[in-house]
Amino acid sequence: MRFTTCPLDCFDGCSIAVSKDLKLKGNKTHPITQGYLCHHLNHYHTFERIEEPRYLGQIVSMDEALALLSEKLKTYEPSRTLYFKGSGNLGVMQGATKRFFAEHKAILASGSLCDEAGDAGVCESRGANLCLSPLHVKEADVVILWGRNPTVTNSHMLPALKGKTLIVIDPLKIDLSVNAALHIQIKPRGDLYLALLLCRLVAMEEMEDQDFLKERTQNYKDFLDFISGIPMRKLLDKSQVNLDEIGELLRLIKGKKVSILVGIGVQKYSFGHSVLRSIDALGAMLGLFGKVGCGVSYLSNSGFGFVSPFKVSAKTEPLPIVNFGKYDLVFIQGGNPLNQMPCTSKVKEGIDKAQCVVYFGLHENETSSKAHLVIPALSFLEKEDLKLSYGHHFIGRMPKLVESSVGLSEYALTQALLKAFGYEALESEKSIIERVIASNSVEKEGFLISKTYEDLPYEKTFYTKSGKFEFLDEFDDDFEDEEGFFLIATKQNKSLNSQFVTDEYLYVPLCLGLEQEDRVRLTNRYGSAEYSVMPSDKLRDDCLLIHSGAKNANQLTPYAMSQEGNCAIYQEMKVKLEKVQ
Ligand SMILES: Nc1nc2c(c(=O)[nH]1)N[C@H]1C(S)=C(S)[C@@H](COP(=O)(O)OP(=O)(O)OC[C@H]3O[C@@H](n4cnc5c(=O)[nH]c(N)nc54)[C@H](O)[C@@H]3O)O[C@H]1N2
Ligand SMILES: Nc1nc2c(c(=O)[nH]1)N[C@H]1C(S)=C(S)[C@@H](COP(=O)(O)OP(=O)(O)OC[C@H]3O[C@@H](n4cnc5c(=O)[nH]c(N)nc54)[C@H](O)[C@@H]3O)O[C@H]1N2
Ligand code: SF4
Ligand SMILES: [Mo]
Repeated sequence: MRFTTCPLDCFDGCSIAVSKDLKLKGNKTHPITQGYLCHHLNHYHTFERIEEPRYLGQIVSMDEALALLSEKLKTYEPSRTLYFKGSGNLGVMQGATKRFFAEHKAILASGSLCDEAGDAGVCESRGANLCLSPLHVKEADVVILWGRNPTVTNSHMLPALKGKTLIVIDPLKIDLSVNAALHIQIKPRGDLYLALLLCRLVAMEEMEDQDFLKERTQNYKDFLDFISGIPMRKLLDKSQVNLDEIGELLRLIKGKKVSILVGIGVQKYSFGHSVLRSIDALGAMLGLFGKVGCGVSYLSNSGFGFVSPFKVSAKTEPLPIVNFGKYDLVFIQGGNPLNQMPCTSKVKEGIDKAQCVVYFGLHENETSSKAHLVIPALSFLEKEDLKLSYGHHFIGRMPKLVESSVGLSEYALTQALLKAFGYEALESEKSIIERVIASNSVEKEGFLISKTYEDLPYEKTFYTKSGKFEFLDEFDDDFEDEEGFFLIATKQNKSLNSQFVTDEYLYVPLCLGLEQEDRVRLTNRYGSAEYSVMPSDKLRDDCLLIHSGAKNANQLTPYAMSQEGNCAIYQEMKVKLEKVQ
């Protein structure tokens, strides 16, 4: 049996036992994986992959594809060449290609479709974004799932939640809300106001951890002044929660070890960084940081403390609003912007305009079907890589387990381009990987872990300049809550964003009286699209839901980005619904 690590964009970073005939099983001895994998990896070999390169629809050899890519790179101005990387594979070696494009003086799309608004907020308060692993959460008494849905997105957290008092804060009735002691079915976009309201009440009830506030935080008094200036009515209205629910929440957490697990739902808004800062502020008032079983955990910075082997300086453009049409040559790796980026109509307009679109990926999708040149990638079993996880501290080796003649690794593509342009070659894959591991790892009970986690997260220090936790003292919310529905997106079990098995329904609340397969049209200022309906009793009456990766998921999402973090803000809008006869 040989071992590797799941490459996918997921909290769990599973350790995989691979048999001789490439059957994949969860590693039983791994403390997080505990012997099981999810749908994607259990069915990994059943998903068709791109097997041959093609140019303008015609199959070409890999050598021809590479020659064409070099020729195009030489034809077009580097300043009119765009590098765009998605998150189809989170291995460290995925970044290798960036080295060539930076050297070539191309423009790099920089920012995120995912978690960076929240990450920016966490970094402002704590200086670095560290996670609470399932092993840490196991020690909690109470777990608050704040816009995070572990049943779907983080299934290896589930064993740690057994027997805990659960509190769910989510506009949707997620599966775990059934077992929860309290479910606050919050209005979308209301989390900042709920968090600040809770801070106000924690102060009024004198539930603060005074020692922690005195020793470990910087500007608590200013924060108290700041939140006292916000009318209570406003906090209640914006979050649409009632005081009974808040009272119950405070009763449930009082004197308990509390872990707050935050997902991306809370920050898909222009002020996403401030939402995380507000939730963090609550954590700090309660003194949750640096203690067993306690803390606030978001999608962490997996590379924190490690050297970044492909760190480059280059001209960049904000990724969520990048205009593909401004470029002659667009190189897209490991992503599907025609489905996953906000405002599909704008993305399509840009892609249609670019002279040459190159897609370097594993599966066919909306983007590969529009690309001029398609280059198949190797799967994670066929190349050398390393996975650092955003949901725990274990380092995941990903050795090459099998030879394949089907595609190219990111490393091999980079080396080929560096050579074609006469630039300095990369050092060997193995030495890059070992250098990253050596930069911040330690062995514990037979496993390699990130050295940063030898202590509890934030036990000794925060990573801000002051070394202390820094409270927010302002936020900027100029969203106009117009009529219509919130359109929220969640992940689903059988897909990883647009990879694997996607689902096309628009889920609607029962109050609309619609029936399954009824057709409706949604409209807002960004566009208009038709959907087949699936009624659901899990939604608030003011919410519609579509899964990430569904066709048309982004027809109506804003061509805009967050105030901090260059992040997409998928839910900063409302939609009107009409039935199509
Ligand atoms: N099976 C599976 N697993 C995945 C993925 C996948 O596609 N499929 N994707 C991976 C990726 S890329 C990521 S980033 C993570 C994301 O992991 P999560 O953050 O857990 O995923 P989401 O489903 O996007 O959102 C979680 C919850 O946020 C809620 N939500 C939406 N808007 C709001 C709001 O305004 N306030 C509050 N309080 N809650 C809100 C949603 O209803 C949803 O239940 O999951 C990863 N894991
Ligand atoms: N409306 C809406 N849109 C969203 C979201 C949402 O919640 N709502 N969620 C957003 C989030 S959180 C994220 S992370 C993004 C994800 O958006 P993308 O990064 O576009 O992710 P995927 O749709 O998973 O596409 C990944 C592609 O990577 C390719 N791939 C897989 N493995 C490899 C590899 O080893 N090498 C190469 N070269 N390619 C590979 C596959 O072919 C696959 O098609 O989507 C965002 N889009
Ligand atoms: S996608 Fe997540 S849960 Fe599934 S095998 Fe990979 S790391 Fe594990
Ligand atoms: Mo994501």
